[in-house]
Amino acid sequence: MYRCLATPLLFTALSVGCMEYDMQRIPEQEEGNWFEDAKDRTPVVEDEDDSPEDDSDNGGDAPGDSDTDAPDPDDDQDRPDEDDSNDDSNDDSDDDSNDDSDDDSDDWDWDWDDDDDSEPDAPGPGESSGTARAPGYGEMVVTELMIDPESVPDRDGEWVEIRNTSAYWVDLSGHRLGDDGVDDVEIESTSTDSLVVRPGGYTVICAVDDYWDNGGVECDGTFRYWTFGGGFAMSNTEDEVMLISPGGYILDGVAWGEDFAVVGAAMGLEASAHTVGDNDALESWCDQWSWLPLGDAGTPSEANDSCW
Ligand SMILES: [Ca+2]
Ligand SMILES: [Ca+2]
Ligand SMILES: [Ca+2]
Ligand SMILES: [Ca+2]
Repeated sequence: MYRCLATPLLFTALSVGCMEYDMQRIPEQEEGNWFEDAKDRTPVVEDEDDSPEDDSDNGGDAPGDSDTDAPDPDDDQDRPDEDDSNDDSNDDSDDDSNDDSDDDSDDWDWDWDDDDDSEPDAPGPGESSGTARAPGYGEMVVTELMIDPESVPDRDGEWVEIRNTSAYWVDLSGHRLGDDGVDDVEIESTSTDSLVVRPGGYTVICAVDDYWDNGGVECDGTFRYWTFGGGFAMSNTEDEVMLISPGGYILDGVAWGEDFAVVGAAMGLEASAHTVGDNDALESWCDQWSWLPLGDAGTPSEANDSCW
């Protein structure tokens, strides 16, 4: 009988030992280094430590927080055995081969929890605001511009679509729209958390929120339409749009000249050019043809029509 159990027990002990070894070697999460222009990144999110979610989270670190990789004092409070956490890095492989299986499973569980905490959270739509953070440079890309609407006046029908190209939920609260020298105004949310953008998702900032007044566009935020400073407006002939952080950093910008804007159609950025650098090339933009309810064309909050 004992002989029959000996082999499975030995195998289990060895397996747990191997799993323990593997767990130690799980690489740390990569943070936003999939952008080609990461080297140009500027320290945009200087006020991140002041955001309220840093204080309110309970073990669920906001994804991309600068302290994700550092030992978190909160995590230690959750552990029943603090000595265990101190010994992890040096003694696990030796201890595991001698410990009985109960202790092994304890060690294994705690290590697993710790690693799990460093993974990017993937909250559903209802939990997004708790983990959203301010975007960093390169994460928000201007992807579509309704510069010259035809079905409604410009003061009602201009809008800007911006895409979150990062793997994290971001919050544009306190951010601004501006141009090169005249316009600069804070984006207003249209409802609670409406400026929180899911990974890969779009946000649409409009002059007017009303669906029937703005040409049939659902808006996540609004800007004060004004053409002489203290607001934001897009000239049909030559202008710029800039997304500006609360600290004054330009997160993205696009400039255009004559013959860019099309009357009655939004200009959309080709899918292959969704970076803050690539969207500067106006050849990567084209007028959209999907119809909006009041007759103009555009794809607000949706993937752009392709350019060919
Ligand atoms: Ca205009
Ligand atoms: Ca302007
Ligand atoms: Ca740009
Ligand atoms: Ca679009």
